[in-house]
Amino acid sequence: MSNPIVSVIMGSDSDYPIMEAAVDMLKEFDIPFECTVVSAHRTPDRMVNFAKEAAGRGIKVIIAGAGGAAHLPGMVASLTALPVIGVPIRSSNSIDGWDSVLSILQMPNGIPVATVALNGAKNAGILAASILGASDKAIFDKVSSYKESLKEAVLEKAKRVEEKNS
Ligand code: RP5
Repeated sequence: MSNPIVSVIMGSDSDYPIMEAAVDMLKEFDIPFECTVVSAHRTPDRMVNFAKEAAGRGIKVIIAGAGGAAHLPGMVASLTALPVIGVPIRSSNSIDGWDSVLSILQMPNGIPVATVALNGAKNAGILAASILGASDKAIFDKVSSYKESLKEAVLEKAKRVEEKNS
């Protein structure tokens, strides 16, 4: 995709089935993105280069997913002033998901990572759009419409449940 403004990275291709939900939301909002594998532990030099060069390449938000000893989002956040959204993934090396959540969530003061729920890649895509939407009216309007559609869907569900019990 030309001129991506969001970068979706993950520690392994085994994370992709979860991370695809972030990609899907970026597509829905017509936000140009890139998507690749960057491993904090297996390709540390690639991670450092990626994080240091991302802003200069025009990236505005980074979504980083990892599981188990999930150091990728925090390490990337330590290397760039760009906002980093972390997606904890329950992966093959994760005990129960808490390890992934806490590895990404419990960052030290000074290096924040906006951590979404376990396997919450969909929300990561929406949050990235919201961050961009603060300074881009077209994206803001798309996120607003999306949230409006959620409201309408819930009201429809309420109607169906109420009809069953009337
Ligand atoms: C983490 O290890 C990755 O983010 C992935 O969640 C997990 C397992 O990786 P693979 O062994 O499947 O490559 O670094």
